[in-house]
Amino acid sequence: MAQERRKPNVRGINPYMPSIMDFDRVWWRESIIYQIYVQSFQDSNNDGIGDLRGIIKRLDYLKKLGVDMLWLTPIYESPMEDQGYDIANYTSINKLFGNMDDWDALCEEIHMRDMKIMMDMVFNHTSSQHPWFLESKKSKDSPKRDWYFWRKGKIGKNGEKLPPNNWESLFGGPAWTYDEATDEWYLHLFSSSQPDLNWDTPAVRDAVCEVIRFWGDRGTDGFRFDVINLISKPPDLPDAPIVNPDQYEQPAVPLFTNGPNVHKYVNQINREALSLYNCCSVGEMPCGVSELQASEYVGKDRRELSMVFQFDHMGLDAEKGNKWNIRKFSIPELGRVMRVWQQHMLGNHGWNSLYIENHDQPRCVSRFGTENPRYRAACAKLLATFLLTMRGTVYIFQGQELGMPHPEGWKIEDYSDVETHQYYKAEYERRKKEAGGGEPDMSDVMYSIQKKSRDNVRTPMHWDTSPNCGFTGPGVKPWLRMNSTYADINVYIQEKDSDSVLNYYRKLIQVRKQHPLMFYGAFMQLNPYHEQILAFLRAQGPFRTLVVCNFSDDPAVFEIPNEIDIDMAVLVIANYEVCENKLEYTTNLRPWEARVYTLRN
Ligand code: TEU
Ligand code: CA
Repeated sequence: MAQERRKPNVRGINPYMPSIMDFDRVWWRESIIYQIYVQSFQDSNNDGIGDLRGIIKRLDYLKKLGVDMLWLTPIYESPMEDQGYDIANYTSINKLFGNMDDWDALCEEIHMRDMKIMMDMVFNHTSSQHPWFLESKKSKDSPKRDWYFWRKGKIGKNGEKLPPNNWESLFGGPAWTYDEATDEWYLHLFSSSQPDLNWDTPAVRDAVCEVIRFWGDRGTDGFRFDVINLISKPPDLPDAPIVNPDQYEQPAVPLFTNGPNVHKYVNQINREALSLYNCCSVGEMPCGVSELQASEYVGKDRRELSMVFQFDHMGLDAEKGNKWNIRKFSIPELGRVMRVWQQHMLGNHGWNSLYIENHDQPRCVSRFGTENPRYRAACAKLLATFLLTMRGTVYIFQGQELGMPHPEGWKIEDYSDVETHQYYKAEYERRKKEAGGGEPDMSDVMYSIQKKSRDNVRTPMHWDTSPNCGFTGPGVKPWLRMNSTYADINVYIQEKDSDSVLNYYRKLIQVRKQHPLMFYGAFMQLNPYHEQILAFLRAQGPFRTLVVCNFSDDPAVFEIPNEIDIDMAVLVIANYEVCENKLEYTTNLRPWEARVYTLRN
């Protein structure tokens, strides 16, 4: 019986030997990109805020980790209402972070180490302090009036002033703010300090291209475009359908996502700026971009972007698209999202970006992982294995390589994030009104915030065991409270522990780089209905790799399909010690165990 099971089918018709697309090898497809949340990475002058000189100090650490490109979150002049995603000058550096000489020095030091730099470009909106907006706001005849969306309001039943349409902002509340002086309203999909640029005005697009060329000429190797699928608004800005009858503003996401001219505009950026450089680009696409739409942005012949950040896996734990309404998701659901994106891009000459954590999203161990501290490290390593063995360009967010979980027991005063406070305030006011003025119960709101607030990941980096973890001087107050959850979650301790999450990441990155099939190989999920396990094959020519991950606090049993020949399987990396020296068709996995095998025949 065992003999028979092991016999492979004829290669040509074996369903577990998927064929592969022929991909040109391109540097950015093989890159590991490390996201630096600058204000929380390393402070160099003891003001409690991370900065550019601080990053220079840590470049050797990043090189040793194996990363190839550093993505810096926005470091431009900004009033910091939305932590720099509200830009007041695209070509000058925020004093909090340093100056242009520091940037040039950083860029040079990065290149000297044979690494690259990616800059974050926020062009859907500017800060309300940007000179373009200040000019636009001056009068109805300002030459820059049409650089933003200014509209007349409506008058309500009781004579009250109402916004031009009923769109709800993505941070809650109306998407319009009234300007007394000109008796008009301006549009902001995010906070009122982030007015939307009007891309239908050609001069806006020219100005955007000029900014990209400014940074390209200075040595930037990669560009991340913030919410780039929201830049083209529908003509006439129509009302959204009413789904919440007890309020004026309504969710309008489908109306402003992937709008009518978006491809024309992205193509212009590519033609007039990106294509002039040996650079890569990634478009952040929240609010729903399907795999079909994504391939229109990244398809080989589109001349638009290199990759997109899709959000399907980030939406799994949200009820009806509302991130604060937390729902449980199953492992097959996660597997489906992963499979759809992996296979669609493969079949359409597209390319994925792979991430499970960023400056807007919860820490992955706390979200896709376990509540049980006993398995935290194993779980962090499993999530790393899962991420780094798929097809696409890998993004790692600072601290992810240490297995950082969320801070515990924070009160609303501990948070700084604008989205978090807007949510809290809206809920507070609504409940207070409902309760007839009494103090409302906010415990479920705090529960959601502790699970989903963006500040959960924005806490300063843990370098060592000193009071502020080496992020800033021991007596300094960091700009955001530290997450002092566990004593062993810092670089200093993990450096010395060969079994640490950090050292696992280092090893795994090397493994990925030694096996080119990890970059380009085809992808096939195995046993997609397993409640605990995600498993898949990667294949390129005669080479195959098997990845098996037990996403649970319990042991799990995995049956490898008969057709796969595992006779010569060799373990490449695992997050537990594996004693059996031969892979069996029935494999028992421990809680959060992950293994990677190369099949060799
Ligand atoms: O994020 C876009 C975005 O969709 C987020 O608002 C996301 O939905 C939210 O953070 C989830 O909680 C980008 C930036 O990454 C984010 O930091 C900015 O606040 C936002 O754009 C506005 O620029
Ligand atoms: Ca500083």
